[in-house]
Amino acid sequence: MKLRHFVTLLSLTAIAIPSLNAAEKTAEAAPATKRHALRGIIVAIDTNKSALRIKHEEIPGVMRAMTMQFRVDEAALQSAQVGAAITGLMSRQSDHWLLEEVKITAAK
Ligand SMILES: [Cu+2]
Repeated sequence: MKLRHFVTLLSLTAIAIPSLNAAEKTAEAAPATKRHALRGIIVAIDTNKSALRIKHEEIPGVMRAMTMQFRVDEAALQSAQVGAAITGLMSRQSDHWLLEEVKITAAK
């Protein structure tokens, strides 16, 4: 009886270890895009590029305070006003920076 339990335990371990490794490899192959909370002021609106130029605060460990351009969705573009304070979630895309969940925290 004891030996049988031991054999069962061994076979469960043998199944569990390879599946853990597979999960780790999948995570490495397709890392989720990291999004960072951002706070800033809209300094320009570029409708043609669906982008906002934003003077943002430092994002500790990620980026110093600076003014830079972010691609945004249509709703954010339409509600944007130069001078408005905003928050959003920024992420690096293949060839641009994206700002999602843009919220105006203080209108111009
Ligand atoms: Cu920046």
